Amino acid sequence: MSRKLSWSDVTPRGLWLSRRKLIAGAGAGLALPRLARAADLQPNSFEEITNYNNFYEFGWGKEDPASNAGAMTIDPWSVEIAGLVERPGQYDLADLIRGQPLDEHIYRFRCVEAWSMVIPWQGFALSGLLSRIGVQPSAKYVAFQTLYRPEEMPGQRQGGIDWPYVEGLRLDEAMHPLTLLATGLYGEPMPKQNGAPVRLVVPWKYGFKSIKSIVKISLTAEQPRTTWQELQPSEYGFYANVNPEVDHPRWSQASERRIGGGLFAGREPTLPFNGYADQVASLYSGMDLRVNY
Ligand SMILES: Nc1nc2c(c(=O)[nH]1)N[C@H]1C(S)=C(S)[C@@H](COP(=O)(O)O)O[C@H]1N2
Ligand SMILES: [Mo]
Repeated sequence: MSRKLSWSDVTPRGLWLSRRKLIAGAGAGLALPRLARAADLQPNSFEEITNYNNFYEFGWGKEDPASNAGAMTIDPWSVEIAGLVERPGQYDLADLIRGQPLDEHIYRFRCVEAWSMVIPWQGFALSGLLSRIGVQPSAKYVAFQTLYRPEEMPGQRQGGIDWPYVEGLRLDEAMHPLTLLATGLYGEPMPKQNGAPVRLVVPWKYGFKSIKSIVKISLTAEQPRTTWQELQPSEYGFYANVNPEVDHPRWSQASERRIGGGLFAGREPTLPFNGYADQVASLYSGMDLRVNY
């Protein structure tokens, strides 16, 4: 679910909410299955999205990022473009993304820990940025790296993870129109605990693929290393496609808990590819997704 936005009509959250109500009201005459689908994409509240986070650079607790991420300075912010690209370099973020169409994308989000949310992101397709930097024909993967700044990130002053956090996608996954670089949510600049100023969003994969606070994007010929695969390869694969038929070794992935109260609280069945199978299943035709989990 997307619609066009421009930088100038990014609205304060209050206005956004009333506009949402108008849209919901306009849909009141729809047939039932479509209403059910709209309800499924009823976004979580701003408070839920910004107070229940995984951002281990700021601690292991779900509320640690909200408490600690304020210390991260995000201005200036530059992103290094490296590897198999036509225009490598160190870019100021604003220069790198200027002119990319900033749209709203209301996506389901599924963490490997079997909880989920619906989040209204502002962002643009990663493919737009990849075309701008010029992908060389020999490139097959995209590697991403998070900020490494232990003086502002208390989690990086501890062991456990080999910092900085890194992630990667196959080039066709990175080029898919659902794959976003997100710079905001609910019409506001990206909150620090959600990965300011720019983060990846890959809605058909477990949340850990959606790397936050990106400082480097490299195009590579080899499959890049990823933080979770390196930490626990038997539990976290490179692909990490949401798959209710492949359980995590320590828990079931068949269902999920929608964060937040209200009408749709409680456990829901997890959908293959997190509900995006129609759009993305063809990327994996011929692959055994039990082996490539
Ligand atoms: N740099 C970095 N990116 C990260 C993480 C992290 O710890 N560090 N956690 C991942 C995990 S496990 C999840 S579920 C999502 C959570 O995103 P959210 O807090 O915006 O919901 O961020 C992902 N991106
Ligand atoms: Mo996660």
